Amino acid sequence: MKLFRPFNVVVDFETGDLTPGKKITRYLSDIQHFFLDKEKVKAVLAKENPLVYEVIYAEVPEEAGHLAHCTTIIYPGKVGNEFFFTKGHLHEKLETAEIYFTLKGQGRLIMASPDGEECEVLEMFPGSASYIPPCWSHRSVNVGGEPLIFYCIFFADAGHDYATIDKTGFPKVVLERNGEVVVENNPNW
Ligand code: PAN
Ligand code: ZN
Repeated sequence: MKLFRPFNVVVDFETGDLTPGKKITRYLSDIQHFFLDKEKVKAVLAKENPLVYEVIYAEVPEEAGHLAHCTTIIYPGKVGNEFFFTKGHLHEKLETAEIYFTLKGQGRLIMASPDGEECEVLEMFPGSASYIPPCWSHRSVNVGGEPLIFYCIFFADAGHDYATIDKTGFPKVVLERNGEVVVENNPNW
């Protein structure tokens, strides 16, 4: 049996950098279809295409038994009154759980059952370790004025199903109203 060698990565709690790691970037154009206000999205994209979030992965084989881990940095921003968020997904292996440990910033974690009948929204804040049980889709939202940075641990063979969320979105949305963060039903659900 070939042994996989132990290794460290170093996480910078201030910037969310994870070294050595592999970074992916998501711009507004990548997630534009999820935002409620289509006109506002168009107006923003006519001027610029802001970076919404980055994910930096430790390099771990995508095989059963391994634990994948990464940091996510969601930059502060809104389209209209809707805060920046991640695409969100179900795990292809539905029965796999995950933990999000928040290092910096303020957020909300929207989770839904596969049929959307159940939906829960947890607060994310420095020190919160949010448990995403098996079968819940998940999307994180930056509701603050600084980057929201969190560290995720999940089964390396979980796989990511983005297609389902692409079709449906999430049952709840997180908006700013009169300077307050509010969670409302998604009118397009
Ligand atoms: C996280 C997410 C990460 C980015 O590592 O993949 O926060 O969100 P999207 O994958 O929805 O773009 C995770 O939940 N992994 O399973
Ligand atoms: Zn996940």
